[in-house]
Amino acid sequence: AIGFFCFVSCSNTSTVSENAKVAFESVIPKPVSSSITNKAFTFSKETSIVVSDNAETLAIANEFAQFIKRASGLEVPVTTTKGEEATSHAIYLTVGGDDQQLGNEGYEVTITEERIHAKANSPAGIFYAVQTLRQMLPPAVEGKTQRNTKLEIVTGVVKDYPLYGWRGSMLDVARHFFSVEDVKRYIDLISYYKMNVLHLHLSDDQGWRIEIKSWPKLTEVGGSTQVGGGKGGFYTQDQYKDIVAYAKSRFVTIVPEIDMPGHINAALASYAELNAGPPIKREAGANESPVQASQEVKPKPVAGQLYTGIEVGFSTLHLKKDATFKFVNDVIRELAEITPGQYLHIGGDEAAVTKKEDYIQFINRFKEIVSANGKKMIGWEEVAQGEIDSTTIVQYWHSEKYAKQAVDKGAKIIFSPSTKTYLDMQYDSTSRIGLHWAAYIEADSAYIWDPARLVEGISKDQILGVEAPLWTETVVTMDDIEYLVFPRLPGVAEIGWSQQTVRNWDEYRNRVARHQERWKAMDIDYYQSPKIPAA
Ligand code: TNX
Repeated sequence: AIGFFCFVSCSNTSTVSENAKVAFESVIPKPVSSSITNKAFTFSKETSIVVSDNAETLAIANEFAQFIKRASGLEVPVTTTKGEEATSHAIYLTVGGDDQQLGNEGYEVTITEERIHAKANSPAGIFYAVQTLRQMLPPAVEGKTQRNTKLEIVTGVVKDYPLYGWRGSMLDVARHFFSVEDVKRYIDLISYYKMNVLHLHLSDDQGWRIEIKSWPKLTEVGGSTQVGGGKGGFYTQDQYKDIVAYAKSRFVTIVPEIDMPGHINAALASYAELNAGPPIKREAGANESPVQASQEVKPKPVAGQLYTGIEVGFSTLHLKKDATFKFVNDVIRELAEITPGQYLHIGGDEAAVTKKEDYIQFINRFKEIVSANGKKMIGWEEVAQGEIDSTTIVQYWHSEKYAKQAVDKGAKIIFSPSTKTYLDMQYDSTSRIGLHWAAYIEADSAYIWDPARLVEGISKDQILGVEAPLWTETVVTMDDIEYLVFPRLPGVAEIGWSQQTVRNWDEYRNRVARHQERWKAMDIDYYQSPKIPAA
């Protein structure tokens, strides 16, 4: 009888708030399947975390315990299972099992009043289960300061795994430099939405951002400035390793890019021997980019001198110079040595002043050098012109022709359509920063597309996944980053993770609306899109 009356009025652990139910239903990316049973797991002094005996899982658990402590004041002990039955009110994080469907990154989490049990085949899956649980807690838990929030999660079951293995973002640290702390924050933000790749655009005409010990002037000179003439900066190899390790703890692979043979002016300005001699006369070429096409005529930049403007396509390496391949070999070798991930990105875009025959030879040589260093080559779509094969990955940004050429040669594609995923595009003509050569991209436009239907003839098994680049010609501060990245990036993350059949803008817009409270708590300077209900 008591049970019956409690159904109406008792405040026991099973009474669950409307907000908690809404949070359960608002996870981004949307899980493959979930069912809610409307009771509650309430965190208390009895709560502990019990993990299977594995260092990575233990690290995830310890971090989650600290997070819970900051949010609620509760001390949550973390213990490992070594066979024995554990406590009653626990969060179990268990690696192991035989659910093939979960793959390497999936998870299943069951929430009852007594316990939460997350299972996965790998620590990555456990990490993603924890991100899901974080999103099911009240938004206030994301605040930086110690709080005493009551923590409850609605009971139910979530089974989840990604559609694509490559869910990434690119940060251009060359046009404007961003500190190690900024990059770590960026990693936090993308991994909260289950993205697993951070592509760092480490060199361009305006700046060289990674220490290369055999060519020190690259950073001394080439790293000394940035767009607008500010002081620039660079990462020492130790700082880069620190970024890589931090990313790894969040299951993010760092993909470093050195952009060649164009976009190379910072190197040309650092070492005279890389230059052709007198400044190159610029001619319109097959690789002319839409960025140039949309720019007004200004005095042309001079290759070989430090450059702080935003024009593209005026610099190139020289195929026949003795120094060129010594430089390329040294750079790729040193970068490979400090990069545990399997990929190196060689750029290859907009080489407007490289002769087409030379360009193809460059790409072929880059490919050999990258593979001699034990890595897989990634390049922007133009590299499809080279002798590439199934070991190469091609990053589409706007040319169907190159994308098809790439898959015909057996390469896999990463989709970064500039009209959808370019985070540096303005939302509309009033956006305070951003470019608009590809499109104005509102939150709905960034969400409404399907990689498997983007280019006719390219289907899911040829697609590695999606990546949202943030070029930073107009992006100077972390607030600027956040303004362009939110709300669009969570949508790209969902495109990469969630089954196409569960995605639909009218439902998503309400779900993403509820994340705005979380962004406020995280101090994210997001853009209030008119397409999304305000928080
Ligand atoms: C094109 S798309 C570029 C970048 C610019 C960007 C600006 C591509 C591979 N290259 O060099 O920063 O446009 O939106």
